[in-house]
Amino acid sequence: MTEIRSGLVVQHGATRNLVLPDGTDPGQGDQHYSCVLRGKLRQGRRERVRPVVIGDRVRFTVIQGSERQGAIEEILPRRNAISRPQPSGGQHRKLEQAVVANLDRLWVVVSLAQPPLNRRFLDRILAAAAHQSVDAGVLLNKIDLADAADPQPLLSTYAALGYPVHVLSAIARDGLDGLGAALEGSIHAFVGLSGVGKSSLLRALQPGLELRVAEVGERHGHGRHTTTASRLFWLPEVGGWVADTPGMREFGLWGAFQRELSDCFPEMLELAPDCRFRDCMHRREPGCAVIAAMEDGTVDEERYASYRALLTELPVDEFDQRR
Ligand SMILES: Nc1nc2c(ncn2[C@@H]2O[C@H](COP(=O)(O)OP(=O)(O)OP(=O)(O)O)[C@@H](O)[C@H]2O)c(=O)[nH]1
Ligand SMILES: [Mg+2]
Ligand SMILES: [Zn+2]
Repeated sequence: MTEIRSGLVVQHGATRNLVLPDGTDPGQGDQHYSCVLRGKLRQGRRERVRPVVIGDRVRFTVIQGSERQGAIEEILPRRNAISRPQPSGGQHRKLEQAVVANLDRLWVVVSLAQPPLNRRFLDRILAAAAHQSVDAGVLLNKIDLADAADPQPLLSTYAALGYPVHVLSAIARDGLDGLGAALEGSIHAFVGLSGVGKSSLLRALQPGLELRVAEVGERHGHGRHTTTASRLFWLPEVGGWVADTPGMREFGLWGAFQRELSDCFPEMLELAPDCRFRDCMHRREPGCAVIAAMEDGTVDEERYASYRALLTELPVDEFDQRR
């Protein structure tokens, strides 16, 4: 008799995926099954890489006589997922790369210094989350650094747009209680550029957490740990699952067209009905309410700059063959 179980994917890989069976205590040692993917689930590889991703709920069969090995038979329907175009230097058509599924909230981690704050990157992930109907939030880390940017204006800008914002220091252990409370229950993920402190925040929230890290050589005489694989961690202190992901240099909008972009910026979504033209792209059209609001300071100039930068990257429609 083949035993069928259901569980949560906590790590995905090219050939093996780690699945925690339902009903097991996530805090209890190693209960995971190392699972391959049935061939039928690997179909469609020309369009998307990674058919199964962390956060997925799956049904799997236990391979008889093996040491905690299984085969994923079915990926249960997703509540949501965040995807991006697979980063590649080539000119050929990009594939969809899922990052996390079934998210409560995607948290964009930025550092206020070292590496310097990157508003374009922050806004592009927030827009991608909006496009895929995933709730997002902002974590402003490294406030302890002397050269850190002032978090206050950022806090007000993003909070006014409806995003939860936390001002933090993983090292000085600042703001962790508030963040811990926000992460309670279900699945969250940390994404952002390399070195902003995603892994450090996880470690600060759950001291003693075993993070899988790899040494990538020396930089300026200091050892540097960088995350090489996404992994979902259970944080008993917090009572929630949080994904640590490797630093991303690119984060495009999967499947979005130019005319959809302003709907992914809450302030533009709100102002668009006041534009003179119904199909206003908020570029330099006469009577544009977004440009007027930017000129009188109601819309943040940096946000508008992020919008314009992203717009140039998106195809006009499905027949736009230039990308
Ligand atoms: N001063 C200061 N340094 C921090 C803080 N958080 C993290 N760091 C340092 O920043 C560096 C990078 O931190 P990581 O946690 O590895 O960053 P990451 O976002 O996980 O990076 P990747 O895994 O490469 O994506 C480490 O040297 C940390 O000690 C902070 O709040 N303040
Ligand atoms: Mg890391
Ligand atoms: Zn407009």
